[in-house]
Amino acid sequence: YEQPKVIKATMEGRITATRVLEQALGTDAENLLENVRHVQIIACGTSYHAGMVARYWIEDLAGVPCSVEVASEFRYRKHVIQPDTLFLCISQSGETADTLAALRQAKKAGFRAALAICNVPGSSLVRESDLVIMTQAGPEIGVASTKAFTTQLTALLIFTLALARHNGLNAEREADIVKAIHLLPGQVNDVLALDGEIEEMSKAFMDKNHSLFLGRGSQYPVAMEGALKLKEISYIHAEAYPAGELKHGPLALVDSEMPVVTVAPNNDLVEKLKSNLEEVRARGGELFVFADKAADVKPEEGLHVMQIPSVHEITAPIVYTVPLQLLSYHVAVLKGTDVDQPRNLAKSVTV
Ligand code: F1P
Repeated sequence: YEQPKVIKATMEGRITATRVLEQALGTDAENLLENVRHVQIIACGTSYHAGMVARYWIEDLAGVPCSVEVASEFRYRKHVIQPDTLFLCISQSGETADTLAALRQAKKAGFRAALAICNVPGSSLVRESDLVIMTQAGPEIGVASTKAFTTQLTALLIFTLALARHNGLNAEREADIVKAIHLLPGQVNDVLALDGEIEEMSKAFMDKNHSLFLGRGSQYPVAMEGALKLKEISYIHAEAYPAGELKHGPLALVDSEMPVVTVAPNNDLVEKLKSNLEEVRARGGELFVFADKAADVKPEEGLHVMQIPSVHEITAPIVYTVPLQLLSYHVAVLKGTDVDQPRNLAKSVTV
């Protein structure tokens, strides 16, 4: 529920620690962005999903190739890093061992500069990076990231716009996206107001052991994040797939015991979704769709619809994350699990 406030604070925040960057490179942040030809994103868990969303933005708006990898794998590969790479680490705590190890290793291979998106001032990641964008989420009590994720996305979108400006983003398109960013706090509030309906929907998951989350494009990582939230706090096995992969394996698992959650923010996706719907229903499965109100998807047998207020396609991943967080929350409450302190998990994995 703090998300509208902290997204606004992150929007208003400034890139900090540019002085470190100036010392390191003899340049300023603006010069740095001009020479970036590749972005390598590294993170773990929820922060990794934020990086996955950012890849769509960076490639679409800035036209700069972007790779994303979990730190826990990146650190065990031999790296070929181009010198004009911006190495971007995302971490709520700034103390995640794998993320720090990946950064330290990559430094040896050489790159243009390290940018951190982090929530904790003075953390190891902040100290070891050249450039920092602080998220303004404030302390997160729960182990499972919620406001950390949406503020990371806000910071990543602001960074993408800065990078895109150096790579010929059309001023009109930029202004349109800036306007959309400013609408976010109000839109997230509108989605939070769906709480009662989402609580109702959550009842269908209570007695289930497995679930499938589908998304396309930048909503695929949102589906991954929705699935992660459900498994972290309600202990229901949840798997996320790009919608188009349904036929390539997971469909074999679908039956009445396997609810399928789909994120479909616009008409185009809703159209494609119809084939998923037939495939799921033909197997007795039930589909739970989070769709744009304007797309007018009607509930019917086997199809449950959560209508989300219309939002800009670029900021949609931020808005659509929140109802999935609420869904997991209500399922967990119904199941009686400890929402803030799930079993076996630590807030920060430092070893
Ligand atoms: C990464 C992370 C969190 C998750 C859990 C364990 O942490 O995977 O996303 O919620 O607490 O660690 P961080 O690097 O973003 O601090």
